[in-house]
Amino acid sequence: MKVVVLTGAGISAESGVATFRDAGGLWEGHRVEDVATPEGFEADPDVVHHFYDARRRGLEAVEPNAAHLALAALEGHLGDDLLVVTQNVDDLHERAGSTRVLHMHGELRSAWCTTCDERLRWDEALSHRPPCPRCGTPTLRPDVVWFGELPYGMERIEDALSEADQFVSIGTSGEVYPAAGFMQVAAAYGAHTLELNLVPSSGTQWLTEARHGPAGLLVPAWVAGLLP
Ligand code: BJW
Repeated sequence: MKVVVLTGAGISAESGVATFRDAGGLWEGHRVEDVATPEGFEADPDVVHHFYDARRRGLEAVEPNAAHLALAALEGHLGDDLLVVTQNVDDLHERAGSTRVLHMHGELRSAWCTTCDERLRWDEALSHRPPCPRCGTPTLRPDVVWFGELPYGMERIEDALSEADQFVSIGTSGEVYPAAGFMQVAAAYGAHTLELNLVPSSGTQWLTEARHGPAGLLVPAWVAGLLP
């Protein structure tokens, strides 16, 4: 059985990572357009760098929760037949033990040099404009996907959706494309589609099944139901 799992901010909420749209439209006090667009970065790079530096530092204080661990256990049974596509830029899937993870919106622990196009593992701050270790130019930015930019791995995702027997969406509001369209794509290819979310998300017309509640309870229960 081939399974594609899409995760969003809700899967990390019980680890203490803030979601994007649950706090009155503000994201840790910032308007999303100010910190997650190339235009916002151009207008005020200091604000954007400080925002991502704080979130990168914050990773040290959080741990994977039962939902991340359950998906890692599922990989132990399904191996290459499982792909976790995450919109999250945290590393909680990997720290839970998952290896088949595609970060379609990039990663906090990666930096991208816009001069030489190098992508590097990065755990430090970027706000003091360190030089790129490859070309020496101080043009590193967070290696994350902002609005208007092309998400990573779209071809691999499309291939996986076309072959999936099950598509499971966990902890995402369904507000941001192209991820919000994966449910419809998977359904069109004939997959069983399941949502595991605190509340009903947008776009539920493509669902075969929905279960609502905290991911830390729903995901382990769903995984337990799949395992022999
Ligand atoms: C729990 C829980 C618990 C809470 N348990 N659940 C007009 C129409 C359609 C599309 C567009 C349009 N205008 C522009 C677009 C495109 C645009 C877009 O979608 N805009 C929308 C606002 C309409 N998209 C893009 O620009 C994308 N690129 C693109 O389209 O390129 C063109 C292209 C693509 C493909 C093929 C060809 C061409 C890029 C989007 C980049 C998004 N970037 C961000 C920032 C990433 C870096 C960072 O983290 O800082 O990604 S924005 C932000 O939203 C972040 C997230 O990954 C993403 C999704 O958020 P998510 O994960 O769903 O979080 P929330 O907070 O919204 O929801 C959490 C859910 O969890 C809620 O439902 C809670 O209830 C639930 N929950 N606790 C279970 N314990």
